Formats: sequence, structure tokens, C-alpha cells
Amino acid sequence: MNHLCLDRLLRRASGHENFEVDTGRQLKIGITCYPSIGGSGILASALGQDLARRGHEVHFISYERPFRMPVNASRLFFHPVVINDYRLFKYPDYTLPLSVKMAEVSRDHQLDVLHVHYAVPHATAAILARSMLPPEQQPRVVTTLHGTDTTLLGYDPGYAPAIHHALACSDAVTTVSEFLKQETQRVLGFDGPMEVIHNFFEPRAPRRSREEMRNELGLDNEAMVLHSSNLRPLKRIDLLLETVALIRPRESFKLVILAGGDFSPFIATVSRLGLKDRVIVRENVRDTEDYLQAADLGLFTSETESFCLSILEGMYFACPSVAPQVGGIPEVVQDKRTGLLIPFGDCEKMARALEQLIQDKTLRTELGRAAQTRAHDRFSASVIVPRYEQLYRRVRGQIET
Ligand code: GMT
Repeated sequence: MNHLCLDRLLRRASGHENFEVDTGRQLKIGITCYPSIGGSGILASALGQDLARRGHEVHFISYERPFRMPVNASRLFFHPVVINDYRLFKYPDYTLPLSVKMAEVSRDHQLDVLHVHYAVPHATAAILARSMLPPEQQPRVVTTLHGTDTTLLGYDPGYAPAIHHALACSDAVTTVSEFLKQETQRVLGFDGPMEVIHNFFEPRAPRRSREEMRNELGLDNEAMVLHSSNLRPLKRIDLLLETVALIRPRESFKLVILAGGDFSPFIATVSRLGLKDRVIVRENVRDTEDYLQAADLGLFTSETESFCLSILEGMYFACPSVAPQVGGIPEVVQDKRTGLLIPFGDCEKMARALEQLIQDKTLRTELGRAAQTRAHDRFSASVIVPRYEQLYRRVRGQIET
């Protein structure tokens, strides 16, 4: 399949892809993401906030206000997509009302760019929105792939051609890791240009001190091992619990799980593994930074991750992670320098790695400091956000390609 779709070819031919060069003007950017707890939504809200701080006008378009989007921030707007429930439809449709809202916001606010996070259905809706508008009102469409939009839905014959089409029709496509770029080429057979722009994290100041947090969690001298995720099956919470059940001595740690989802399906496993006094669960936490600064180690057992934003969050607080060597994780964590990487599914080896870091505080501190430096140097807003700005200006024709 050719990677340039007809709509884009026509706009090229009509000269609408070449706008005058103007590197100074602030941009008007629409952002669509999943608003609930999840890496892609967290990243998109952080990006929007940072762009607004840099003077751009940012319009979020989604069915709910993104979970980390502040109210009353300058130059930051939210446009809800209203979905009516028609008895005629067995399944409510989101894609069409979303595309109509995208077109409306693009027209009313003269958006330069619509930046969609997670291809399904956002990229398809953006392409449709663009084609509803006359050429002079059309925003450029930037699609950022985050993970399962390629690694899961890319295998689904009911989605793959639509994802491929939306990528081909986007004015630019980015992926959050080199791994995801290669997977997108391999799984979807997409041969168009893709730019790797890694994720970033911009921590807010914790509200409570490390001591307050440790008291609240009932921690004495145990190491605090932190896991934060939406608990979906690919996070392999079964392996997470099996791993910590193998840690000796068992009194040396407590596992704190920040659950962006319902933990109740795992309670029986916690009991079966005798972990009731070792596992603390907090659901839908908003003050993540409070927990991050109190943590000693991160633990992840996912079967795939295109990046794993939660590891990066820990790195910012000098908290090194033990994580599986899968997907884009090795682009974030350098084994034995900023954390420890273990072959996927090897719970014994993971438990031994955790024991080593629980006991050897010097090594833990060394890895944590190196992780923090890497987070600042490679994955900070000041490094990553200008890359998006540059991309927006490039697709707008404001700077040379
Ligand atoms: O692709 C997903 O499963 C959804 C997405 C999310 O919203 O949590 O997660 C992906 O995007 C994050 C932000 O870019 C990455 O940190 C995660 O690694 C990635 N998840 C997977 O690849 C499984």
C-alpha cells in the first residue's frame, strides 16, 4: 500500500502543503488522547501543559477532561465530545462525534495541528475531520503511536487496514520508541516516515514528605518496592506477585501497587501466595509523586512495553527499576547502569535481582543516581517538547524539512 493517501497527494498538488516560513508564531494545537489513567493520556496531557507554558494555544478534544489536565491554566482549553445513546445502534459510536468535534474546533480556533495520541480511533477521526474542512481550514495531522495501537490492534484484521490508512494519511507519524517504529513497519507493513520521539516526564513537587508517606504506608526499615500500572493483562500482575513471593527474607520489603484499575481480581492470588502483609494497594492515585519519592525500587513484569512511562517516573526520583528486557524498555533502562533488566517471565532471577538491590544500598543509590541523570538528560520536557514543536512547524511548512 502506498504510504501517501489520495487526500494528502491532492493537497500537495494544490500547494496547500507549502505554507510560508514563519518560525516565530505561536501555534494552535489540538490534542486528542484517552483521558483516563494510562501512559498515552498522561504523556499527552503533560505535552499539552508544557506547550501552553511555552505560549502555544492548546485545545484538548476528548470524551472527558484528561485526568492530569489542570483547570484554569492559561491557553489550555477542553472541548468535550458528546456521545448520544441511540437505541438503533447496538454499540455506541465515538469516532464520528469525535471527528465532527475535531473539525469544529479546528475551524473555530484555526488549529495549525491536530496531534492525536494512540491511533485507534483518534487518527482515523482526525483524517475524517480534516477532509470535512475546506483546504484553507485544514489542520495538519500528527499521529503518535504509543504501543498496543500497533502491537495488539495491528494484528487485528478488523483494525489493521484502518490504522495503516490513518498513518498513511497523517502529515507526520511519531513513535515513542525505536522498538515501536520497527514493530509498526513489521506488523502493519507501514513504510512511510516515522520519527522516534521518546516520552518525557515532568514531575510536580510532592505534597507530602518521604517520612510522611512511609508512615502512612506503615513502613519501618523495609524497602519500598513500587509498581504502578493500569493492571491490564499484559502487565502480568500474576508474575509481579509471584516474583515478590520469592524475595527472601520476606520481611525485607513491602510492595506498593498504584493501581490504575480494579485490583480485586488479584486479591485471591495475594492470599494464596501469603503476601497479605507484604502488599499495599492504592487505586486511582493522583499524587503519584508522593509515592515515587518514597520508593526505593520499581518493579515491572510486563510481557511487552513500547516504553514504560512508569519506569521513567521512578528514574526522576532516583528510584531504579528491575524490569523485563522487552520492547522499548532497554531504550529507557541501561542494564546494570540505571536499573536491572531480566529476561521476561524469569521470576526467580527477578527476585534475586530485587534481593541484591534491597541489601546493597550503595549499588541501589548508584543506579538510582545514574537513572535520575539519564531521565534529566534524555527524557525531560526541555529535551523532548521542542522536538514536537519543531515537528509541528515542519508539517506547517514553517521550517524546512
Ligand atoms: O498501548 C497501550 O497499551 C496504551 C498506552 C497507555 O495509554 O497506557 O501504553 C503505551 O503507551 C505508554 C506511553 O507512551 C508507554 O509508556 C507504554 O509502554 C505503552 N504500553 C504498551 O506498549 C503495552
